[in-house]
This record gives sequence, C-alpha cells and structure tokens, in this order.
Amino acid sequence: MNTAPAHAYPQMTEQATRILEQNTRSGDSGRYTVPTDKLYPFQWNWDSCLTALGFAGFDEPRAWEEIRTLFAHQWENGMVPHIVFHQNSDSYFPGPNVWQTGRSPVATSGISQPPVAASCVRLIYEQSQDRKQARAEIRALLPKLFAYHRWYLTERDPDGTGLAETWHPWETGRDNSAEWEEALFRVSTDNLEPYHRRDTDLVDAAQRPPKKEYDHYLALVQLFRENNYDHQTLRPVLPFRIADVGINAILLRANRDLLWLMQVVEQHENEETVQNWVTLQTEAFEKLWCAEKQAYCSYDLIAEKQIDMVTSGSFLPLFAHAVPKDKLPLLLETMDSLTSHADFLVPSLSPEEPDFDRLRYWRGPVWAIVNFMIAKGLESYGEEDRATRIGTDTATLLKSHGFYEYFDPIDGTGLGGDSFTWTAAMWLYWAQHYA
Ligand code: 9WN
Repeated sequence: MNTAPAHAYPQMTEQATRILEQNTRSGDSGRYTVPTDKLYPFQWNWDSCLTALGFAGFDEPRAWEEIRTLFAHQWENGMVPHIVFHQNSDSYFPGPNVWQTGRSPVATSGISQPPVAASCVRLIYEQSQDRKQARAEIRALLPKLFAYHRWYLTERDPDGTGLAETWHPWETGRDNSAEWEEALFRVSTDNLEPYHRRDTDLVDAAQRPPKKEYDHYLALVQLFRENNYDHQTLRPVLPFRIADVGINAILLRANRDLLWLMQVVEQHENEETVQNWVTLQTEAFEKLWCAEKQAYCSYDLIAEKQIDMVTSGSFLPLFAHAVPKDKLPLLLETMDSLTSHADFLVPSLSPEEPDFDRLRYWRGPVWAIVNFMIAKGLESYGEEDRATRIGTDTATLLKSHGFYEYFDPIDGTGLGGDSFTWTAAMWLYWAQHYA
C-alpha cells in the first residue's frame, strides 16, 4: 500500500502528532486520548483503538497504553463500554448521571461500540519494534479480547445465529445512519425526561442529528437504565434490535485477528471456540446480502426485514474478508457507481439514497477511519487500484481541509469537530502514504 515515502508532508505529520499529544489525558488507569477537546471530552472505545495505530509509529508503549486504559474499564460480562468517563466535564451530553450504570470509581456508559480492538492490536504488533513488549501486551489482552467477543456472540446473540445484535444507534458508531431511523422511531418518547444537548452548542446543527433523533436516543438510554442494563430483561422489551453490517463485519475480522494473535503468543485455549464463531459468522453474512442493491445491508431483527440502503457500512464486509467470489464484482460495481455523484470516496450514505445529506454526520459525509477499513479490505482482495483511490481521496481531504471529524463528499469541506484524534491517527498510520 505504501506508494509514497513516509513524511512527504512533514508539517502535516508534525501537526497530527501534536493533535494526538494535545488530546492526551491522564486517568487513574493510564493515559488515553479524547476524540477532540470539548465536543467529546472522555475516552471512546473504537476511537482509542484506532488512535493507538497513530501512536504506534512514534511511541509504541503509548499505543499499548491507550488500549490498556480502555480495557481497564471492561465490564465483568465482557462488554467494553463505548465511553469511559475518566474526568468530569459539562461540555458533553449525556454524561454519567444520565447513564447511571453504577460503575465506580470511574463511570462508564452501558453500551458498546464496533469491536476494532483485536484488529488494531494485530496491526500494532505487525509493525512493532519491541516484540518482547508486544507479546507481553498481547498475552495480557487476549483473555479480555476473548471475553469481549464472547459478550457480542452470547449476550448479543443468545440464539447463536452468528449475527450480533445492536441495541442502540450509538453502538454502531455510525450513529444517525438512515438505516436506523425506522427502528429508532419505534422507541416511545412518552416518558422522556427533559434534557439539554451540548453538541449543537459546539457544532453547526446542520452537521449533527436532528432533535427528534436525539429524543429517541435518550428514550432508549432511559429504557436501558430502567432495566438496570440487564440483557435478559431488556431484550424482550427493546423496540430497537438490529444486525448492523458494520459491527458484524468488524467482529468477524476481529475474530480472525484474535485467532492470529493466539498463534503469535501460542495461547491456544479458546481457539476452537473462536474458530467456530468465524465459521458461523461467515455463513450468517449471507443474510446481509441485498441482491437488489448489490451490496451488504443491515437487518432489522424486530421487523424481520433487510434495511436496503447502501452506506459506507455496506463495504465493511471487505474488511472482514467475508465477500464470496460471486458477490465481489457486484459489490465493487456498486462502489464504483458512487463516484458519479461524490468526488470523494466513501460517502457514509450513497448519494443515490433519498436521505443523503452531504453535511449531516453519518448521512453522507466521508470518515477517514471507515475509509481506512474499506481500503484495507480491498487490499486483501488484491484490489490495489481501488484501495489507492480511497487512500488518495483521504489524503487529499486531510491535506486540503485539515484534521476534521468528517468531510463533505462533494466538495471536501471539513465538518464536525476539528483537531480530531482518530483523523490525525489515520494520517500518521495510513493516509500519508498516499499524499
Ligand atoms: C456518541 C467519538 C464518537 C465516535 C462515533 C461518532 C460520535 C458520539 C456522539 O463520536 O458519537 O458515541 O455523541 O455523537 O458517531 O462514531 O466514536 O468520536
């Protein structure tokens, strides 16, 4: 993948490094990064794992520490929360007093996020200079990673279908994707407590989810809270249960990478279980193929129907290497068709979908981290040209507009938060090679 010499843009690299350092905070369990100052003042799950890749190139111990700090807050049932509230802050809503998960001394949210951890650990190991430390870190992390995946494949898949369930749009990491709308609006807001969101104090409201969606996000949090985060009582009453194509692709890749990590440190204890998950998940992926859209789509488990929309998530099965030979050319054709409406790949929602909105968060804008995963997936199929196109688009966006949270797929304008940690990390680890 490395087509240009690293550090071809020394100022960009310096700036990206500074962003990682400036967004570093100290917690009781170690250092961690916030995704960006003020807008997201805590530690987020998949942000931290992907950010560790950025650290890996210039400070390996710091990369491991980022992941260690996150996993220090794993729940007993294996779940790794989507937010760890290390320090108090009023600049984000909802905070720990809304979640009320009862975790102490450090509060956390009560839902998870896409499980990219195992894959990031593998990538850090692959380029590590200090193999001794890397192996020790892997040995310590393995049982935690296994418990995390087991949580997804048991509590979130009690019937053993091979598709993990998502119970809140925030878990998908693609929060306001149009895919979730119909299911989300089934959640009753009748008893919604009054609230004041903070995100729109900091970012133009046109770039964030509308109030109606926020109402439903919070009503869903209330439901979790009323059921004490107990999966057995929650599942039957939840109006929102989705098989998200993104989470399931990331989880499948994560299981493959977990097997790989087990080989590296010769710890074979749970190998057979993970191998069985991989087989089951690979078969289950078939259910997410939408012939009409020529793409992978999420599935509404309550309405029992496919959510037939082409999103950036539709291409994440490439990252999982879950696309069979007969479907690959069709999926690639769908990806190519996006270029007739968007100058920059990969829009989070296809411009051909009626809900496309070039400015609004996960309704159209391009995200560097998703691009990275799709490009990685393309490479694994030998699709170098397409991977290069995505890498080059990402590098151009960052060079021309800065380290923003997301970007307009039509003119490239930087949107959402600025000096964004995982965007900077993606430059350091990946996109700079395409500059
Ligand atoms: C809710 C931190 C997170 C990302 C998500 C992104 C956004 C939070 C929010 O920011 O979500 O988790 O309040 O909007 O959608 O992917 O992890 O960067």
